Amino acid sequence: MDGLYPEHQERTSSRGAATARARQTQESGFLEDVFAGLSAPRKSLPCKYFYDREGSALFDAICALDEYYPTRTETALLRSRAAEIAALAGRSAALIELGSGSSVKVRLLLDAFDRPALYIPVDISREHLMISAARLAGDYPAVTVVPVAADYVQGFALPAGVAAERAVVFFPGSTIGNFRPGEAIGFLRGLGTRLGRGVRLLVGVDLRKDKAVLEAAYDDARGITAAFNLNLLARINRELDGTFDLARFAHRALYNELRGRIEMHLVSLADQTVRVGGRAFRFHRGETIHTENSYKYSVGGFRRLAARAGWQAERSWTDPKGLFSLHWMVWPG
Ligand code: AVJ
Repeated sequence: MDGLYPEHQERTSSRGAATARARQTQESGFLEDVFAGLSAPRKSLPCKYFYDREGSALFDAICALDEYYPTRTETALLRSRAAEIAALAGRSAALIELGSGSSVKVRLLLDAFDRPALYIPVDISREHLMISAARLAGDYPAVTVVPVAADYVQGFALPAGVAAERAVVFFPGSTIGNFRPGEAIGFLRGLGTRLGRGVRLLVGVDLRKDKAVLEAAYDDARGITAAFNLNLLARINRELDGTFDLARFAHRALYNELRGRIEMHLVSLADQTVRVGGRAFRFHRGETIHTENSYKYSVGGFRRLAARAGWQAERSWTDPKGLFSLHWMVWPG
């Protein structure tokens, strides 16, 4: 744990889990977001709330599924391009990972880079982040690891003393696909503007493909993705005094070909009333809560989107089957 900043260790270990959870819930506006989402004429919940302790573990299980090709495809792509990416990154790079989760893929970069100086994993799931960061710091004693527990969409700055030209933002997993295209442009532009001229971005983007392949990836035979989706309701029950009966909601994943996105929903199986934080919400049978969008792009489509956000796409790589893409971009300032 040499490289892990002590202040971050202290912040996580000195408080009880309940306090940490209450604080995290409060900070993230979970209750307000749930009230707003369940009050709307078309109900929805923000997908960022999937990732509590249970949800993070379920997501890791999704990544290991046969049907869920993105993780292993992106990992293979990173492995085959690691030397090329390392050459582009240069010596003593500072790697900033958005949505770092278990910090598995980044190891391929850290292994290939020339004396990487700094690794800044940013993740909304504080506990999972701190455990993963400590483990990584133990394995890479020469790298200073500075975990940041934050919703990276809200914005964050480079730590003092890190030059933008040394910084490489790593945004894998096609998490960019959770944004609507217009929001993705705004987010990418904000990222470049905040981090400054010369910052580089390595982003993983899932590609458009056969509907059956996509739908299987988001509705696996073992029901892990269903459990992941339903855990959002279980989390509301745990943290916000919710009364969701999980047996009365079903997971649904559909590819909307027109919009190029997978939509995940939770379908109410009955007319029912659910209470959350003292308020009542009515559901009709068949009504859905829209819980996630996962946009898919073509290589050209994503490069155009990035260009509209002000990024210069310098390289794009895909796997031999054309399932997934990686893009290397520079912010010209
Ligand atoms: C990590 C957000 C990109 O959209 O593929 C996996 C999340 N949801 N299965 C995705 C997810 C259902 C994943 N992202």
